[in-house]
Amino acid sequence: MKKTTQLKQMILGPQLEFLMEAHSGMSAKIVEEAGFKGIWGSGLSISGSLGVRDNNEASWTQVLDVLEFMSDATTIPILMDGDTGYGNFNNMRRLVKKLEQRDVAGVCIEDKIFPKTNSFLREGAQPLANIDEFCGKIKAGKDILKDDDFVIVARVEAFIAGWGLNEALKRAEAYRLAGADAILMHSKLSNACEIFDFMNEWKNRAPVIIVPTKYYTTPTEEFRKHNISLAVWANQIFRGSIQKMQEIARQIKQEQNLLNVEDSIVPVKEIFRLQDDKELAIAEEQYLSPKTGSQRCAIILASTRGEQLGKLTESIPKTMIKIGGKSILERAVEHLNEHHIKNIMVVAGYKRETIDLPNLNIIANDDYETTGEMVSLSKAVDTTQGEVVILFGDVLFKKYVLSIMLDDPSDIVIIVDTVFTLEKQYKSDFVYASPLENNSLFPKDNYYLEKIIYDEPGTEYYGEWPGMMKLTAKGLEIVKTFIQENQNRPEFQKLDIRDMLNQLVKHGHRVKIQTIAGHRIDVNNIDDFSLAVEF
Ligand code: SPV
Ligand code: MG
Repeated sequence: MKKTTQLKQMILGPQLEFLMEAHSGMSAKIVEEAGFKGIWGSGLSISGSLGVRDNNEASWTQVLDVLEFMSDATTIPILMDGDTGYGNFNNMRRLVKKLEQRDVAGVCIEDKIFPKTNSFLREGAQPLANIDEFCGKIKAGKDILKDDDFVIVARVEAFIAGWGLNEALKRAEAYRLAGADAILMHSKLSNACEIFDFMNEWKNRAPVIIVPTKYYTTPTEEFRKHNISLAVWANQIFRGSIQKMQEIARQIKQEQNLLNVEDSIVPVKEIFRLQDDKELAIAEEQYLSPKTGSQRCAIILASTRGEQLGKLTESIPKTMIKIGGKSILERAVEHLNEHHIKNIMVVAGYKRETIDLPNLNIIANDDYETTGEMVSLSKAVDTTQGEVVILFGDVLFKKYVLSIMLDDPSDIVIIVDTVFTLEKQYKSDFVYASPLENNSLFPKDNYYLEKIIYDEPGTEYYGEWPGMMKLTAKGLEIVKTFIQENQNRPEFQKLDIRDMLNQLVKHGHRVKIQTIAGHRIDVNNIDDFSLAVEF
């Protein structure tokens, strides 16, 4: 729904609604995240955050620039505090036009003289505008707007300037007749008497908005009873942020150290979250040249010994076994480097000190004997961003196998080897796969994972998963979310990657299959080893 329509419905609806003040793109986001349905673009807090007075010291276009950031940062409507409209009817017309262009949902103007003074300052500095002139401003605003749902609120400052109830009623009625969608009745008393006296006489001629800054002790239920349409919390998050900034600045000045403040402020990653860096990471994946490799990384899971290889793995993990003069790991790293992937993490456990290749980021899983693959993966995945290749440390493969994973844009891609021997008695990860929808143009090229089962070879299987997978930035987020949601469950400790893939498929995620015919060996036992020597 359009922001203008949202705001109009809030004002016209039967129940009491609320606006929370914001004064920057970030504060506006925070207000929306807190669940508010609308924002008050407060003149006091915007000028205050710019470090100037609430006396029209910031020009109207400077205020508009702030509002543009607020509007871009949010999906809920903003009612702009437009002070006096920054001049006469003509300035008001231009203001409304520019606000509509920036998707601001409405403006509130007050019946005072430019340059205004904040209503809680000197009573003598609150001269009221001529009623007819102010009505002309409202009419001019109504006549220029393109979207009929754009809201124009007329703010009555009669109580603020010390004129009393009759003047307040007279002005409110004149502004209503001039076309105002609602009346903002302001008061600086510490109780709501003026407001409630007005409401009793007004008899719901038009919706009424209030700003209970000074009568903060009045229960909200009283506002409901008096048929108030909208209450504006006009400056509270700004005041809260000032207090916090003062405390932190003083503390760091005094302590010359950050240690004690760290836990009382948000982590930097909270800023990134509010800025929605996640969206950019995914967009980079989509739009930046994928050939640079700078956004790619690899995780190699190499924590187990490989007992079946006996003496060969007595002093080294199986990933370090040399075949034709090079270790399995070294070959994998070379292939990754040739695909410009330099950021390589190796999750290591058994004899991890023997993994001595240069430029690897070794991540320890010292519980490798009691934990499954997902625990190892979770240790590496936290610091990972962008596109990632995940490999088991015991797989020998031809270089092109990486290319076919990386060239497939799907978010989760696994390699499936369709060549396996039925006669051999061994257990491995066997794959059920199904083609994409029948109406696909290329059904043969579009196989998706149904499930992976740890089993002996059988005719019902499409192929064998050798432990090679690629995730796009979005795929990585899916995996990270899975880990976050599951890692506190006891069964997570023993979970393998195939279990995660099966669960992701069950929950509707697509796992794309890229098929190879041989061209890889996982070195699990002596038989594999003899094959690998020829590889
Ligand atoms: C504002 O928030 O700037 C207002 C309300 O206009 S008040 O400060 O109460 O005048
Ligand atoms: Mg103001």
